[in-house]
Amino acid sequence: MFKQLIVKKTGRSYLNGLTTSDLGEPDYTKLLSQHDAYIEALEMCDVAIKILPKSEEFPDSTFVEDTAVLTSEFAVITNPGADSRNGEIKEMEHVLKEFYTDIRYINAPGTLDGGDVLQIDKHFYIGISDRTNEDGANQLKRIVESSGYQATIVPLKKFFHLKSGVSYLGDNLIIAAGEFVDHPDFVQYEKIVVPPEEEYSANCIRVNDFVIFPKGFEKTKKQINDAGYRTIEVDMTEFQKHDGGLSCLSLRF
Ligand code: CIR
Repeated sequence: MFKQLIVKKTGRSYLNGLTTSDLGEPDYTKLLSQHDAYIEALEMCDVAIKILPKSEEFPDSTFVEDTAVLTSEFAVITNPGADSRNGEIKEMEHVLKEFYTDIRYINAPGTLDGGDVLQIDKHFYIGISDRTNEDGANQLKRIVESSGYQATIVPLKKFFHLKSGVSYLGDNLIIAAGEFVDHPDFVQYEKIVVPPEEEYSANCIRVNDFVIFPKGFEKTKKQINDAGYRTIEVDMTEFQKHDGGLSCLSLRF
């Protein structure tokens, strides 16, 4: 069960943020209404939500997930791998002090984005990507192992972040796309396999009684519903244009 979520409003500078996609320019008005709808979906999940104000200084800062890794006992402030995003952690450290007394840190030269970290019960999977380096992944591994968790480091082949291609629904069930469909590190889980044309939907979040899921990926949605989960769909097109998955818009603990 999650009790608390943190989200952050999207500033106009988002339009100048980082992207590797060729899906076109985001529409700011649509972006804001999609973010509002994301918050409305979370409000249906029986959680408290802290909404941080937008920041024009940090164009990508609406993707709060990359700034921290949270457990029920402690928080880890990351060291985001993109220079333009690194300063986002200052605000998040301040915010997390409201909720945590035990705060740990990923330190340079280690880099780590929260999008590369997937928690499955007491096990953390930590991706090595363009944003998370080996040093950062090893630092997080040591931190979580020292608190009784297990950790596996997973070098990525194609995905932007680990969680771009794999999510956990609970009850030993993952959703996997691309390189994670047959990945040896995930063989022990039941799988919903995402077809290649719906790859973006591998990134979704289970929040208590619901799975929040991106709109427009019917085959995968059906598999989730058939597995017994209720879905709430949110339109993510304007975030997808800047490589943002659904999970990146919140921190959950
Ligand atoms: C970035 O390049 O950092 C942002 N435009 C997208 C971050 C997406 N974050 C995530 O998937 N956890």
